This record gives sequence, structure tokens and C-alpha cells, in this order.
Amino acid sequence: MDGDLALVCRTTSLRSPFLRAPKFLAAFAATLVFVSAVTTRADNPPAATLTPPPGAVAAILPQEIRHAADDSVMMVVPAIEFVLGTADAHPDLPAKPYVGGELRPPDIPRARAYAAWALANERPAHAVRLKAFAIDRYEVTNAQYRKFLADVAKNGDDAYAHPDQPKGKDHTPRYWGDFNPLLHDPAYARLAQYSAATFAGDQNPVVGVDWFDAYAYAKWAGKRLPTEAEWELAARGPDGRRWPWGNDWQWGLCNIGGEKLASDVKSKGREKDGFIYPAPVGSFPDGRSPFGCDDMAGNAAEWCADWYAADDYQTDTAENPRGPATGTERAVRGGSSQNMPSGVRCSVRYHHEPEFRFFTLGFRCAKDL
Ligand SMILES: [Ca+2]
Repeated sequence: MDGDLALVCRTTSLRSPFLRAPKFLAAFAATLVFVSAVTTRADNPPAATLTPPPGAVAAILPQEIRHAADDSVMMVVPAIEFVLGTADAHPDLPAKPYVGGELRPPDIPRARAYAAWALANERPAHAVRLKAFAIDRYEVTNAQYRKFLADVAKNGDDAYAHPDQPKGKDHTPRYWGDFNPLLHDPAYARLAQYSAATFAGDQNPVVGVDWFDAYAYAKWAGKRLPTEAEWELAARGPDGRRWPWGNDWQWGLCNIGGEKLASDVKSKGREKDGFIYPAPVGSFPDGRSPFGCDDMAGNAAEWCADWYAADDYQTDTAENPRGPATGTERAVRGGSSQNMPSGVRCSVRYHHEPEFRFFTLGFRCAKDL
């Protein structure tokens, strides 16, 4: 398998599926000039010293496999070492550190508030090595989830349920019945371009499912949820890009930020992706990740396998980290249709209690190779 996987990750400097640190640093040193050339925009502060730009490491040839049990396409991610987390400055902060009097009023409280803790749970950026795995190309859709529910209706979920799953759990997504929880809010009803398909359409990601639902679906499909580290590698590739397509933000490459009236688009120049809520999976092929995964930024945020701890990057293992042994919240990645650009960076870590269901929150699955 290693031989095949090495072919997948064709690089100029990293021929081994295991990326050795000296080579990695040498490759990066050769690209420092490029780093400074592509990351000096005022709204994109300089990239981390550990983060080479897209193209510096590899031209990856995505390799897909079919997974029959839930009729899905999965992308192969070879065994590799990469940098988990970020050393970037917060993209919403001014490029310069806060110095009294230099910033305009809207920036001052924000700079002060972020100074102490911005991105603390994404730090330190550190090298980890993962074994090969496959991860769904798309978020799990309502059509796929319906087949799981049909099986559960027939045979029960004893074979798939997590041991901690609440007794008598109903796996039906929260918004299949009341498809627009915001419909009752006049402010949203005025803006919304929703339909019954928004939360129940076959090709839309299933949302309104909690961690136990996601866990059970994955087991039913002969898969598992991805770890945070696996999810992050699949999203940003071995070159540590800020968003799945690269280090510079571009509108229209993913589904984020809700949607505003056309007049807002004109006056504020934003909200350009065309979707208020989840979009059909694969609607933004130009925003695909280096390994070929769609919708890793935005659309549905995605449950991961791990318990969440804000400080676990300080102590996690360098080999196949799996998060803390226990906790009260599960990790969530990718941001959603309601986040703004900084909230859908590949390294952003969200977290919710495992029983939490919301119209922003779905999942995709992974499996060992
Ligand atoms: Ca997503």
C-alpha cells in the first residue's frame, strides 16, 4: 500500500510518504521569498514560519476510492507528517500588534480582546504524523442518511449505537420536520430563500444531527468519524494552507456567511456564495482541498471523533493524535454556512456537547486503509 500511496503524493522535495523534518525545513527555506510575496495583504497577515505556501510542497494527485456500504466516494490521504495547528496571527486582527492610539476605534477593543487569547486552542503549531486513511469526499447527505434511518427503523440501532448514547434515542435530524427554525423570525423570513429541500434535500448535507447520530451512521456505513488531525490534514494538505484552496481568501469558493439582500451585496461587497443555509454538497469545486475533498470550508460544520480540550495541542502525541481521553464536548471542524472567512480556516477548532443539534452542523466519515 505504501508504494501506491507514494505515487499519490508526488512532490519535488518529499518523495517519501513520510515527510522527514530536515527535508521539510529545507523545502520551506527555499520558499521563504514566495511566502513573503503572497501574504503581505493588509487583511492577510504574514503566514506562519511553519507554513509553506500552496505549491511549495506538492502537486497532489487526488485519489478516490468507492465505498459501497453508503454509496460514497472517499479520498485517499497517504501516511504523512504535517504541521497541525497554526502560528498565524489572527486574520481578523490588524497586521500590526496593538499600539495605543494607532488603531481606529473599531479595531482597538477587538485588538485588546484578542491579544491574550486569539487562536490559543490552535497553538502551538506542531508536527504530527498520521497513518494512511480515507475520508469522504463530501459531507454525508440527507439521501445517504435516509438509508441509515430506514435500516434503524427495521433493525434497531443496537449494532451501531455508541455506549454512551442516551436510551431511546431518535436519530431523525432535527430540522426534517420544522425545516426552517428561523422561519418564525420575521427578520429571517424576509431574507430567506429557503425551501423544504434546504434541510432535507437529497443532495444537501444532513444537518441537525448530534455526535451520537454521526457516530452511529459512521458505524452503520462501516466507517468512523475522522480525528481532528485527520480532518485538518484532509482540509489543508501537507503544505498547511489557511483555506482548502490556499492562503488568500476568495469569495465564491465555499458556502459561508449566510446571505444578505442584494442591496447588501452591492453596498458591502460580500455574501457572494449564493446560499443562506447548506448548499448541495460539491457546489464549490474550485474550493476543493489538496486531497480532493469538497466543502471542507463552510457549508455544514463537521463532527469529529475526538473529545475537545482547548490545550491538548500542548501535550498531544506526535503519532496519530486522538484528542483527550475524556471530556464534555466533542470536536467540530470546518465552520458552516453561517461563519465568516476567519471562521472557516482549516485549523479553526469548534466544540459542542455531544447532544447538540443545529442547522449548521453535520459530518463526514473516515476509515482506515
Ligand atoms: Ca463543511
